[in-house]
Amino acid sequence: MANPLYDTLFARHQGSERPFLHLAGGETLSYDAFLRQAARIANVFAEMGLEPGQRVAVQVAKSPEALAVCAACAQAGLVFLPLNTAYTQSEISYFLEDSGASLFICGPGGEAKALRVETLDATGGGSLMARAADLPETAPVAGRGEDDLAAFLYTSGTTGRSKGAMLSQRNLLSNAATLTEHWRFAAEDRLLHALPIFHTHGLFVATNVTLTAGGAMIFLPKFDLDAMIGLMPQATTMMGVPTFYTRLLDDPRFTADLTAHMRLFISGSAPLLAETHVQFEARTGHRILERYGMTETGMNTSNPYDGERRAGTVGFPLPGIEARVCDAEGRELPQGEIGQIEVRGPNVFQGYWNMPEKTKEELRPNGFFLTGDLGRVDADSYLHIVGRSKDLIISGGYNIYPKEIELLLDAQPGVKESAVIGLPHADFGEQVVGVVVPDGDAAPDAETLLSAIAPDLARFKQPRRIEILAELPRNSMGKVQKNVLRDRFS
Ligand code: MLC
Ligand code: AMP
Repeated sequence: MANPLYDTLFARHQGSERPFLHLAGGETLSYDAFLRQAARIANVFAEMGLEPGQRVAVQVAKSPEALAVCAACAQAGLVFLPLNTAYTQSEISYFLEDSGASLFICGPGGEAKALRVETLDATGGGSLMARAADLPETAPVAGRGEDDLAAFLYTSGTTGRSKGAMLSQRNLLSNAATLTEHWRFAAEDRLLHALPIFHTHGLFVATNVTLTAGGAMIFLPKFDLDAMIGLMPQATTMMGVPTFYTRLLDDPRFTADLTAHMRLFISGSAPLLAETHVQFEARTGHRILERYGMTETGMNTSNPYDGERRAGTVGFPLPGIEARVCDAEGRELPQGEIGQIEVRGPNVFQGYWNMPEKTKEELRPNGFFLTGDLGRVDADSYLHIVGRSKDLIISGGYNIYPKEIELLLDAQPGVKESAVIGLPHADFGEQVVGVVVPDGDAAPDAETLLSAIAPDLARFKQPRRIEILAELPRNSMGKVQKNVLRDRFS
């Protein structure tokens, strides 16, 4: 039976002894070995009686087996739902319940979180692979269509409740094909992969482009400066968030010689400072290719491969995708004016799981998605992202919605209200700072507040600092003026 996602990305590599994953320890996993492992996992799913369309939630360390779980979901027609390894038990409980996941695959120690659980550790150990070991290396491919759902990616929201973005096979396949061609990925490419595989960037952009081209990835468990520099000579391309680039530039071993052979450096997920772009070119001679995307849409725009890669811009809409700058009613603004960026195309998601109202707020009936990003188009048609209309902090490429933290702070004794803001940070781009208004005369103790909210909040979302203020600045509509707070505490 047909299954475009599995057929296009995976099935055509069956029997191929070409390298797919080069691991940090020096081992290489061929395409065929990877697919046999994935088939075994698909057989575990079948043994458990999982049916196409059911969700498999996965919170595990990055490993080849973790990626094989993703391939196994495609093969079995299951919806892959990856989760940040930093999420706490209370955050995970919400995702499991909201998604109605039929199976939770977690690291050792996460077992209590769901009814049906298998474990998978960083080295490929645990109950999942133990079960898979005895099962056949081929498995049936579930019949699916391009409109069927392939993945749920949870993204926080301005109300503080995370939303499950539903991505179809078409969403993933169209973006993979477009990006592979646009960025000229080929079978000879070896992508230096240090991103997590629970977000669009490391999962669908990096991996699906590699699968489409039939190339290989140098697959690191996480970003590690020494490993990046040590392995760069073996790579042809790299994808990273801006923090990767600033960390590399801070290291004197990162030189023109080290990168002379590289074909392409790509950046995204957060704004790359123009000065980083300029510094990178001065050091290496390479111009970083910056692109712009989202969980809900995959990639929308990109700087050109051949033409000028313009610092401080995210380039042009990708082929087949429309991106425009609009007023509040969705009317396109004249060139040069600032408005909200709206996008439409085969990459745009199917809506938020179980949230038809939220979906309606962000997806226009004509198919345009309201990104919450503010942009302007310059005289040469390059798109510039100039800010956000959504209240969002991006730290090291991770999105953090202030509302989620404010709700937790507001619930603490001694807190009247709070505002959470992002302040500039040299390494992460932005850092989280909480501003708290005391309820009464005695100011709450910052350390007590931070430890009280810690169990409910992944570490990367936790404020790095708490400021106490008698009153929050508000505009005439009563809305907290976060820009005033940012100016004050920067
Ligand atoms: C880690 N920490 C962070 C953090 N990452 N704090 C804030 N922001 C982050 N991004 C904290 C840890 O909790 C820990 O805190 C301390 O920093 C050290 O942890 P670490 O694990 O050693 O950090 P490190 O490995 O240095 O991680 C930094 C990083 C990583 C930048 C390499 O965050 C990363 O890989 N980011 C990429 C995120 C990503 O893939 N985004 C794509 C989203 S998709 P403490 O205090 O306990 O020591 C998307 C769409 C698109 O946006 O367009 O692509
Ligand atoms: P996420 O929800 O994690 O997918 O993050 C998507 C958001 O990241 C976008 O809405 C933008 O705000 C931001 N983003 C992604 N790429 C870029 C970029 N190149 N420049 C600026 N912001 C970006």
